[in-house]
Amino acid sequence: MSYKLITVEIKENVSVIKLNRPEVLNSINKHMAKEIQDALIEAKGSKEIRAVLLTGEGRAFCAGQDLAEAVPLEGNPADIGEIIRDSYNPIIKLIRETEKPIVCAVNGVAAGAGVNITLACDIVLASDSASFIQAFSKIGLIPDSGGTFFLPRIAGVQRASAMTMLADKITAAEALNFGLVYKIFPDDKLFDEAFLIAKKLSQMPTKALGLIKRALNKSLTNNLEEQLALEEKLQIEASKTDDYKEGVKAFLEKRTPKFKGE
Ligand code: T3D
Repeated sequence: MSYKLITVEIKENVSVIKLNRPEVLNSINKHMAKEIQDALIEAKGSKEIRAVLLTGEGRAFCAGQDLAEAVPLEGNPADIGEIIRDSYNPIIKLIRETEKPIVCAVNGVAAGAGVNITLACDIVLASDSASFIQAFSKIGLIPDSGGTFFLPRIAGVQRASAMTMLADKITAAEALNFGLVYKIFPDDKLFDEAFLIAKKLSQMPTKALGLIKRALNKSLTNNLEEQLALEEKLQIEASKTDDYKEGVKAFLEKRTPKFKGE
């Protein structure tokens, strides 16, 4: 598949998806949203791809919706409902529905829908100089792209309220403290470190990682009874994989397991 506004490179079972409009801080227009969706659909369906690394080119991860497209200085504003339905909701759903680990390397500022895309990913890593801005209220909007779903669950309602109402710039260190980020790396090391983590995941029992993701998705809304029943069901499924057999065999034989994601 050929892409214009993102780059996609598949190496060592990892699909590296890079947003690539650095001159506008990787803000997302309709075309780019479609390309991100296509790259995620490819990752979801491919046997070769066992992990995804999502990042941005240049000094930003993503500044959210391309505002020049949403409200052009001349001409009519775009249909916001349509943009959310066609551009952002499918991206967030694909990130959560893809039963493969999705690592996000936040290489600079993440604002608006850009920050909420990071919240939907499985493991979020950031560079020292990354920042997180729930920019919506600054322009009279409310957070979309799952921000009001994930942020209070990750950071708590108080922090979610402050971040979304004040639209303050949150530093990488603060984001780590709030639980938005798993680890921080120096700017010049982020990509390599993030790739190593994605590659490590791609060599793990990825079928089980997908089932973990399914269980965690449901934990956001299930009660304990429901979650215990789901764990039982998914554990039975995991125990039927070749990777489970290989994992136990390798442990008993005191060697490194070789997992296939099957
Ligand atoms: O249709 C809908 O609107 C519904 C969907 C909503 C989803 C959303 O994401 S709404 C929120 C949209 N995003 C924002 O409000 C953030 C806008 N950007 C900023 O506030 C700032 O750019 C940043 C805080 C992210 C970074 O500031 P700074 O000072 O480091 O950079 P800058 O100078 O503002 O930006 C550099 C260039 O990128 C600049 O262009 P220029 O002057 O060099 O030609 C700027 O216009 C452009 N840019 C940055 N963000 C966007 C953008 N262009 C279009 N859309 C953007 N979102």
